[in-house]
Amino acid sequence: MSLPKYEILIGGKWRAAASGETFETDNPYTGEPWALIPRCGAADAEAAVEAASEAFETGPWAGTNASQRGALLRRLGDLLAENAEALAQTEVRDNGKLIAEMLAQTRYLPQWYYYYGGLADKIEGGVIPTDKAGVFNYTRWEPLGVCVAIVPWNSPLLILAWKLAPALAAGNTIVVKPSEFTSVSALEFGRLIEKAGFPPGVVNIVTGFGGEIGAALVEHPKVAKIAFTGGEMSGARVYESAARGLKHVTLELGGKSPNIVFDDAILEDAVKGAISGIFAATGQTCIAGSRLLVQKSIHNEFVDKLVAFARTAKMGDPSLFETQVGPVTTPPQYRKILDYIAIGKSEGADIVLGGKPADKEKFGGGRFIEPTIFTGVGNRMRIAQEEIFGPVLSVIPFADEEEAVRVANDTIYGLAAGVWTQSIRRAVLMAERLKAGTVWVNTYRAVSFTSPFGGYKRSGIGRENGADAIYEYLQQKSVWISTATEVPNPFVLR
Ligand code: TXE
Repeated sequence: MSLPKYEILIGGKWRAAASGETFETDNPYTGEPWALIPRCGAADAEAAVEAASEAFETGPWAGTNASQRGALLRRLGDLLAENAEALAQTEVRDNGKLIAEMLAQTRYLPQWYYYYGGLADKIEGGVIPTDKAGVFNYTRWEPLGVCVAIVPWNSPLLILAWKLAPALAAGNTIVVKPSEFTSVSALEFGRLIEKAGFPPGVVNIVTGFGGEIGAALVEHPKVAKIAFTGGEMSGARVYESAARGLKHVTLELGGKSPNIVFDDAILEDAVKGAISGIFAATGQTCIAGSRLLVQKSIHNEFVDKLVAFARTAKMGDPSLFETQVGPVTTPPQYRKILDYIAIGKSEGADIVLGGKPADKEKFGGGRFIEPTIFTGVGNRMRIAQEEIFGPVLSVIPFADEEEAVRVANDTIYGLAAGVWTQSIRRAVLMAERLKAGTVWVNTYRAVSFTSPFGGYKRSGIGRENGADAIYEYLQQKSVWISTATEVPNPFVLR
């Protein structure tokens, strides 16, 4: 049986890669290929950036005002809402995440387009009360030009929305490159972009591998900005290349987030928070609470409760609503997680749950790994320091607040942190002392279009979501107009 063949979108036209080559994308549940994706290279990068550049400089988009851009974004939001179910099915098929989560995500997705659509015509310049006489000085916010959005496989359409919505609201044009493991949803979404009425070339979608089309896009001299979400190593490569071209970047990279349970917490709630932090999305999230710091006085009781709860997690077919833990999305990720389980064992940590691949026969032939909990973990162990990006939890005991803060911050990352306590004093002080872009107290894994998201330290640069994120796609211009009747001395700085 031949597989459906998808096409890329460049300058309003659907077409194959310039080379005509394709590659297979698989269904992580079955491990079977199910579609063919164009394998783009430098020639496609050139065509896509040229189309985006032409649309930015001379196309109808250049003459579109902010209110019109807002209306287009809201129309796109409506179309997404109408197509949420079909897009969720595609995501599940291509990335193996749960239908329950993907449907919630695709239904939530329109909010990014409504929010930034609404914001588009509220970005105002200022009139500067300048100290200079005889001059009128004001500011304007202007788009950067051609932006490139590089997206990973774990939440393809959601993470794309975080980039696309503010970039378009600000008036940029864009080239989108989804992950080679999950390209289909972006291509299907491209049909809605067309239907919404965005002029050709405003949004271009190309597919392929990071080191091929990805690198070619980042290097292209006509690209003004790269918005990247992915792993730290690829992020560093993108940053180096962007630096050579003096380009703007936002980077959202990984994490090793501490989820801290104090002895005054409501333990049942904290157990659910710990589970949601590491086993939701099969642990494949940048905000995974992969280091669980538990106060010594409740350590054993808490671990017992946690293991009992985690044991009930229903693993299986991600397209069923009752499933709670799905497969691992990519083959390299599957191998990486199993390697880290072996590393944890060799470092002397104790496995109290899981620790091996799940029975393939029982679970659709795909890439399943049992929810795994290590206890007796020291914070300097590799399983406590390196991002695993899978259902593997390291439990680390601590004595008091001082030690909790020290261990929590002893990491190269700083994306998120969780705190479980009933003490308001403790909540406020911990939120202040934890070095992370997001701190959750008595909750975990909450994100919204309204609230800034991004990393401290090696977890990233810049912020996504929230009103300020639009400025990541704008540049400020200062305009001086003389109101003087006489021209002052031309040899002296005005
Ligand atoms: O990510 P990559 P991978 C972490 C996680 C995971 C590791 C590797 O720890 O195990 O990264 O995952 C594109 N120029 N995260 O290999 O390579 C690539 O094609 C331009 C955390 O899947 O970072 C894809 O579109 N583009 C993360 C995107 O970058 C390049 C989510 C992400 O892929 C490129 C995913 C290059 N040189 C993985 N190299 C998070 N922060 O949520 C790669 N790409």
